[in-house]
Amino acid sequence: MSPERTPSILVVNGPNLNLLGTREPAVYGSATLDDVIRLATETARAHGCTVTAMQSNHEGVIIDAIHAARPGTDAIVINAGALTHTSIAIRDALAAVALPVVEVHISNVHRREEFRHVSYISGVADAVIVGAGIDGYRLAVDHLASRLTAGTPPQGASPGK
Ligand code: CA2
Repeated sequence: MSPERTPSILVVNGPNLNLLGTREPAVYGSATLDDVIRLATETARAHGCTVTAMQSNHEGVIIDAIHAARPGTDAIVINAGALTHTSIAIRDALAAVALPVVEVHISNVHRREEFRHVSYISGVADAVIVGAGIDGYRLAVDHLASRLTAGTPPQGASPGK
């Protein structure tokens, strides 16, 4: 990251997260995806950073967005939705771009069905936040932005990832 450029964080949301706030409020709360993006953007702004947000119900579109993150993006927050539990391709894309990654889940996936306990993303993430509701996005952006602006960026992808 060049010192004169404003640090930028890409917030990626996967399948069905466009439905936030419309169904299953007991699991996902009543906030909408727009609320999530607003929260992430305001949190980043407080650190002098910017947010670019995308949501897709299609695995390949998410992979393309991750590939396109370089150059210009300094870190990624990702809630890959159900693709978390299935997509080696998204994991490989995150490892390929080698940016700092925080994985977020609104619900506590570990309290839910066993198939949600597996994440292909966690092994390439620097931090994982689950069960904090949409506040998880604020925590994720706060973590990344504070490190980016302090000049001590989180690790990013390592060869082991
Ligand atoms: O807890 C999370 O954030 C999840 O990533 C949400 C995914 C789920 O498949 C993961 O296991 C955990 C599902 C997102 C579906 O979002 C909806 C929101 C409102 C209504 C219906 C679905």
